[in-house]
Amino acid sequence: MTTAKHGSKDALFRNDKTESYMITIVLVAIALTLNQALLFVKADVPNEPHTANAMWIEPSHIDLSAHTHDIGYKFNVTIWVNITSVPSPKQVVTAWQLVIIYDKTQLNATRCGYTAGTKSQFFSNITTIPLEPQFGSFNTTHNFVMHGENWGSGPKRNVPGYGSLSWVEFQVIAKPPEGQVYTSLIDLVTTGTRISKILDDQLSKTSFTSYPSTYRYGTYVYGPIPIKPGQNATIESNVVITKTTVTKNTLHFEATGPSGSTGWINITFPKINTTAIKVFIDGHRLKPPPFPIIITNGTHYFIYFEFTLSTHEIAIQFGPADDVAVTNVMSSKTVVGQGYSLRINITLANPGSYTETFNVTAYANTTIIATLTNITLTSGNSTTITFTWNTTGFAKGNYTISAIADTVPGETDTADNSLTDGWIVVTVIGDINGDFKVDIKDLVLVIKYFGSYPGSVKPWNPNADINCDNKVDIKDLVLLIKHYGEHV
Ligand SMILES: [Ca+2]
Ligand SMILES: [Ca+2]
Ligand SMILES: [Ca+2]
Repeated sequence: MTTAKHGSKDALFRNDKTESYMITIVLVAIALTLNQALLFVKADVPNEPHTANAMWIEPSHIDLSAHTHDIGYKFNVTIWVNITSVPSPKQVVTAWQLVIIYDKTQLNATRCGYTAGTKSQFFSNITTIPLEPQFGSFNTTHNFVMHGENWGSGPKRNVPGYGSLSWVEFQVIAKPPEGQVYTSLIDLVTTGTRISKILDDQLSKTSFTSYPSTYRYGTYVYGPIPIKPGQNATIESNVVITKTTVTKNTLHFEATGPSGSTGWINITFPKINTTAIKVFIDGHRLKPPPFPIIITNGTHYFIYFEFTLSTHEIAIQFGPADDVAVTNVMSSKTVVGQGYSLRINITLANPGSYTETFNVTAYANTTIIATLTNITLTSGNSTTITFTWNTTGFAKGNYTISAIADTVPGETDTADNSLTDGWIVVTVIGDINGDFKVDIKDLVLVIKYFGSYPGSVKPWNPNADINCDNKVDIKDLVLLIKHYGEHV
């Protein structure tokens, strides 16, 4: 009986055998309708599309934390296809079948159904014959789930096209020992006797590439990591941690895991002083909500945070730190005639705990326009440095002005070391409104601000000061008239 049933799954895709399975189909259809009203998983557009022809499982990475997911935890995967062509000239798909296998010592497939309820989303616009999902033993280490769907009547599924086929619910049945991670594949079977396939109207198999899902469950434990004499940190994580170093008052390490999946890190950290713990990922300080979550007892901090993988530099700062920052970049005007100069103010700060000496570079787009060297700032102080940008030799157009402070030794918070100002327009001499031509609109502006200077009763507009001498007077008017009518 079992043998016959296995044979029937392939036979169901043959048009001439359909009749003998009608009773089963009707029963299955009723069962599916009852079940899947609750189980329907909306899957219209893939999150991780693949180039055709392809069949794949989403999500491609399943990372479960042994701390938050216990035995019995359930999760779903969805199987997708993307088909551009089939062997038959009619370019239609008449049936599909999927076979996925998984490590039966770690997981159990509990349920399976079509992604659009009584049919797959891929076949949602055609009349289909639903099939009951099959569950069973594949070999000594793996179990399988098999599902399929057949064209019933009317038009067939045209290709090219993509769509989701089925969802499969898995339950976690085994937890790795502390400090270990279970890794396995939820894989599509494409070779052998029981395989995944796409059939055209002549029942020819379409070749496609299959993509599995990687399953990881558990916890790595790193440490003890000496922080200060006699005081150690311990890191638990679902990701691989390397390059662990402790410099001054910062613990550094590199975290690597499957791209796009969620990494989590839980650190038990000795309470060395009362300085608040700061967490940095690639130089950016992590601020709640939601992460980091930091709790403390009399002797330790417990630091938890999550992040999207692939590889990241992570730093845990636990005391006074080296830090410099660019806090403001401001130009004296936003429109300047080509060949004239404008002043740019850069404000620098030392939010860290030590005196720092450092260099700052200013850019117009990607061209260096100033290098400010050996700036010394004591802890908690700031300074504003002004320099002149002569626009001679710069093409007319829009420029962004940015400033980057070099990273000082031991600095962790590098995200605040660079800052970009808004646009500066380098234009025709006499153009005040930045539209790259000198016309009546500019003349109106010079007249409006004529006689003004910074701090004057009359409002001051630095862009109307064409020659950049800090006043709008007859010289600006003369320059405007000299260039009147010019444009880019
Ligand atoms: Ca900084
Ligand atoms: Ca203009
Ligand atoms: Ca002037």
